[in-house]
Amino acid sequence: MTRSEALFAQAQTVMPGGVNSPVRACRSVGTYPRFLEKGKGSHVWDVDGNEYVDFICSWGPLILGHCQEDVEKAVAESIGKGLSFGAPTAIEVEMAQLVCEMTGVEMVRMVNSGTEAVMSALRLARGATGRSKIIKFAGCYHGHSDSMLVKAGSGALTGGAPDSAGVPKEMAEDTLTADYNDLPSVRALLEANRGQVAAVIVEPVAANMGVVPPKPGFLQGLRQLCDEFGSLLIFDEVITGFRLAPGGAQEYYGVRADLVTYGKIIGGGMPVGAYGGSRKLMELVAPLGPVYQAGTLSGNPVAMAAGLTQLKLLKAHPEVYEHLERRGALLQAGLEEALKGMDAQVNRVGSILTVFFTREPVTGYAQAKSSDLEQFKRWYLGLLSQGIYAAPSQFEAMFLSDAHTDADIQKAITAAKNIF
Ligand code: HOZ
Repeated sequence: MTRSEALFAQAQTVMPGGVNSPVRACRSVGTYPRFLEKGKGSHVWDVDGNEYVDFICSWGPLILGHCQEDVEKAVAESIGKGLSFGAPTAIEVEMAQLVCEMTGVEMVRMVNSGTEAVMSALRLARGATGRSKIIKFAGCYHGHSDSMLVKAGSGALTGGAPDSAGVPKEMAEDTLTADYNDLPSVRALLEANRGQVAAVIVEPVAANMGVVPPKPGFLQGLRQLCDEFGSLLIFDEVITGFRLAPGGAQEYYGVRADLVTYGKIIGGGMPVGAYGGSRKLMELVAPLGPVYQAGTLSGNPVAMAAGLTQLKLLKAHPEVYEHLERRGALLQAGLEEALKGMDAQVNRVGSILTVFFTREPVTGYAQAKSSDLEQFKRWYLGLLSQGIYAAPSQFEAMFLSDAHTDADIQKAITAAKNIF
């Protein structure tokens, strides 16, 4: 028995499924999770001493790789000054200024996770409009707050429970689901619920049913529909923020949302989330306005030190985005070649990518769900056995970091050629 297996056996006696977040239990790919011990650059090592090229990168935040020197140094210095104060600090002002500058939001509030950011942005949207309904898209995932666990993606989809137990019926009724990349489905809901929809929330690139890019005009169309019906447009940029471009998907696609949510990447690996928007909207948040939201660990100085350092590096080195695009394209081309003749689709935007095992191009939830999950399992296990650490679910993304080398990409392509 490996050390990972032994730890997993112990973990299952004291933690639901042996994990603190469902996908990492690896249930849908029929293996046990590798317990990780350390990471450096683009590589991670498990407790049994196996080395892998890491294509999860903590599900996105490690855009500069593991143990980036400046980030580590900033964290170490911050730790020496105290872990938490529950009081304003200078670093959170600098962080907010930089986030506003990079993304174009006018004001921002730090929270501790993407889930919290979305939950707070929805409350703000409802408070600002006096409306209660929200439109989301089937297969999009916005964290695990009650109203977002309706036709949700990510672990909910992987585990076969896109509509979670424990969500009050009344709450779920206020969540309307449209089809991603299908503007008429959004218009139909807005018309049927005229004057009642507070916001349309979308992952500008869907990444939690696997990566599904927006069709040309889809995001622009959402912007127009929201303007026409007086609803707010919320971009959930937990995955795309600071990753597709310094200004995230808003910059990449040239579409502005009313509210934007950010998650893990804003903390550089530490637990952080944020939501932001125009001054007019954000001034509705307490203590200025009537929409309440709070948190002792919000703007935590150690998390701010990690996040701020990473964002500063991204701003100072725009070439990072060229590297990510080039290596992403290299990986996509190599995987397409490796899987030629198979029922497989390689979807990619910049540095996020998913291989779907289905015959049809994947443009939404229905096609993503048509994937052959047995093939995916063979794929995942084949990669893992050859030292490639990828997401253990068909409905997640592979992530690249600036630390990935051409040799890392080549290793993944070679591994892909040996699987089927
Ligand atoms: N569901 C998360 C990604 N979309 C992964 C959570 C985790 O296991 O860390």
